[in-house]
Parts: sequence; C-alpha cells; structure tokens
Amino acid sequence: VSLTAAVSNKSFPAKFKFGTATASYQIEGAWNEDGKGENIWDRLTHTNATAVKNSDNGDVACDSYHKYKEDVRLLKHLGVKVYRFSISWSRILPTGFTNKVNQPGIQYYKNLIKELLDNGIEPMATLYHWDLPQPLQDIGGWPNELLADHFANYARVCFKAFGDSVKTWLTFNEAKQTCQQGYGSATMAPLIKSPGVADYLCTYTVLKAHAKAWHIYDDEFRGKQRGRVSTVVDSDWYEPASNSTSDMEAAETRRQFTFGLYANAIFLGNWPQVVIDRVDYRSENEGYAKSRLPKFTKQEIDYIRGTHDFMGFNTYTTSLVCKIEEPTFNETDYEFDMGSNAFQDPTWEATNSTWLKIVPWGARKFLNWIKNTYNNPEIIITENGVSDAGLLKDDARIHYYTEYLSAILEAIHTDKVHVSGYMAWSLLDNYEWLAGYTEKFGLYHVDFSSPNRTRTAKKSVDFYKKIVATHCLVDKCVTSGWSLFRV
Ligand code: GBH
Repeated sequence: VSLTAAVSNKSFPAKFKFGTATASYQIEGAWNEDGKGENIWDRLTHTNATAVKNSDNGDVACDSYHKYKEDVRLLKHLGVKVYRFSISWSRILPTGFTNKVNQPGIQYYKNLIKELLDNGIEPMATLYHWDLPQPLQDIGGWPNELLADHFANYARVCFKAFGDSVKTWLTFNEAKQTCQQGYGSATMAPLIKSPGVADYLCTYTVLKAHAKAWHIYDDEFRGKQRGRVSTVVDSDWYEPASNSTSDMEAAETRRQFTFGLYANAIFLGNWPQVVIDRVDYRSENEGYAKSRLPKFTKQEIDYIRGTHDFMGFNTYTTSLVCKIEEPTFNETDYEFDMGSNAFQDPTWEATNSTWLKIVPWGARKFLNWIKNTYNNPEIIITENGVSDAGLLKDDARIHYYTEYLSAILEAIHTDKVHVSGYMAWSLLDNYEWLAGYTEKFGLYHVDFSSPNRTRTAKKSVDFYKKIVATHCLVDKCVTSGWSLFRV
C-alpha cells in the first residue's frame, strides 16, 4: 500500500547533490592493520561477542580498507556526485591522543580521497561515526568532558591532513546514538547503562567538542581551505498519537529531548527550555543534590551557538507519541524525563528492521519542522534508506526510496524547505552494529561468506542511477519552476 497519493513529478533542483553514505567500522575491516589502534567496537565485539547477533564483528566487514578502489568504481557506476564516508579515529591516532600519529592510516584516507576526486566524486567526511579509541573510553569516554579537547585535537589533525581535498565536514554522526544508547540504554558500544545521568554528560561533552572543532576550522583552516563544517542530527519523527493538546505537547517535548538535545545549542543556543525544566524538576523530586543536566555557562552558550554551515540530517522512520502520567520519582530514566510513550502503528509498512516502518509523510513533516524551528537552514540529508534480508531483486528498497524521495520533493517545492543533497544509506550491505550482518541496507550486495567480499549490484542500483542522472522519479517530470500537476 502506498502511503503517498502519487509519486511526485517534480524534479530535484539542478544543483541538488546525490550521493551514498557509509561508516568506517561498518565497512573497512582491517581492524588491527598498519598501526590502527583498538576502538570501542573492537573491544565490544572481541570481549562481549554474544551482545551482537550471531556474534558478528567488523574485523573484516566489507574489507573496504583493501577494496576502496572497487568501492569508488561502484560509486562511479551510480553516477553520484558525493561519497559520505567516516574517518576511523584509531586509524589516525591509535591511542586517541595526538602523541602518536599513524601515517599509514592517514595515507589510506588520502588514497581514498584521491581515487574519489580522480573520478569526479566529492568526498564528504564524518569525523566520528561511533568508533571511539578504547584508551579514551578507559578514561571514562564521552561523559568525561576532557574528551572535548581530545576530539578537537583529532579534528585539527584531519583538517590539516585532508582539508585541501575535503570541503564538507561532519563532526558527529547521530550523537544521540552515542550518548543515549552508548551511555544510557546500553544498546551501542560501550554498553554503559546510566540513563538520565551519563547520557546527558555525554551530550554536554559532544556539543562542546563539536563547537571546538568548528571554531578550529573557522580560525585556522577556513580561509585557505574554503570548506564547510556541521554535524549530523537524527531522530524518529514524533507525531502526536491524537490531536489532544496533551499528546501534541508530549510529541513536541519528545522532539526537543531527542533532536533538540543535539540541535538547539548549535542552531539556537543552549539546551531546549523544556529539557532544562523537566530534568531540573525531576532531579529535584528524585532527591538529587543538583540537576542531572549539566548547565552551560553564558560564555559556552555563545561559543556553541552558530557553529554550523548547514545541517546534516538523517531520517528513517516515524513514531507516535502519547502523554503519560508523571512517572515515579523512585527511578531515574531518560524516558521518564520525556514524560511520554512512543510507539509505532502496527499497520504501517514493515521492513527487515523492527524499528524501521515506512512512513514517508513523517520525513516531509520533519523537514518542515526543522525549517520552522531552526530558521530555515540549508539541510543535507546525510542518510536515508531501508533494510531487507539481502535480496538482489530488492523491490522493497525501490519502493522505500520512491516514497521518501517523493516526500522530499514535495518538501522542497511545495513547502520550500532548503534541502540541497541526499545520501542514500548505504552504498554496501555492511555491519549493522548489534544486529551484525542480519540487516542489509546496501544498494550493492556483499557476499560476507566469500573472502573476496564480492559486491553485486541489486536492482536498486539501476533505479538510483536513473534518479541521479535525471533528477526525476517519474519518466517525465517537471524540470523547472513550481509544478501544479500531479501524475
Ligand atoms: C543510522 O542510524 C546509522 O547512522 C547507521 O550507522 C546505521 O547503519 C543506519 O542508521 C541503519 O540503522 O534496535 O530498537 O534499539 C539510524 C538511527 C537509531 C536506528 C537506533 C536504529 C536502534 C533501534 N538508529 N536504532 S533498536
């Protein structure tokens, strides 16, 4: 069942940039080669394998460390303008600190970047896609605010080494997953369970780390390198479960506790007020000596505000939100701080990932909310995609992309949201974190049972290639101006 009335017949603007995205730990492998240090995913998968489906790990993954030239050929075949990849901190700085810089690690990314540029593909680099060097976890990880400086130093090494060629930088991919899952619900490395305490400390550090990196770029590199820096924010779209005022408020509160927790300080300044109010209120009633939410000084607020040159936005799915009675004060929980329940409508179209229901109108509403909440920033969709069980004839993926791209087209043309690019997640089937290799998001199939990690185009490759080439979802589309016509 299609959830949009019809596929949009409008075209993506001529300057619109299509690409694909990946992340270091999910594709590179070579976990201990050429001087790379251990990171928190190496540690988790090697010491706590049963936490992952089938005890899978990323030791070899897609072996992109050795097969990057082949990956670039696939990108070239797709015709995309941009490739979003992430840099493995432990490959550059094996200890996490700048006491040791690993030249072979730097060389790997230089080779990848050169191969991209030689093929006319723009590199877009993420500095942190969840693979923290283990020595930095050993001093407490992201809840330790010293990490802001260590990240900034790492960022400087990368700007210096790659900034002549990389013009689009993303500091953090979905810091919400790092903080709320890594240090809150214990569903991502380093699997620390401290919801409502360590997660906020992590967020506090991450926001300062991002701002430091942006300022370093601005002060030391922008003049010469002329690139742009931002961060990637994500969450489900939270739709009120009913049109009661309480559900509508609860949904907005949840948006502020998920997306706003990471975007507000950067785009508007400080934590969202509702987050301050709720965490302070609950902390007091729970008996804490002071609020569990660390506070920014006026100086920090000013330092973090405005540290963006666009917005990176990952979008996958939608949930419904209903208000609940104030949860017990006998327990501390990030979920309790939000004061609502979130759930998905069981009639929404399912995929191979339990959390991912196909709800394209949610993406359009989300884009409108971003436009209205954060003063109409330029948005690059840095991830969007869907999983299946790995079929080559992946009609479900084609269906998902058609519906979501159609919703995005309507957001661009009808709602005038400033979306300038779209990165499909993902180029390749890859290591899906605690789901191991069981959830496949790739346009290309990867044979994980073969030592060659053979790549095979799925049906969606031709489909995406055509969209990239024509900027249209339908055979004939309206290529200029605003269209009043629907197919
Ligand atoms: C992105 O996160 C990541 O950036 C990327 O690395 C990943 O491969 C891609 O999505 C596909 O998952 O299993 O119920 O605990 C998307 C947001 C948030 C989706 C956490 C999965 C876990 C839900 N993710 N969520 S659950």
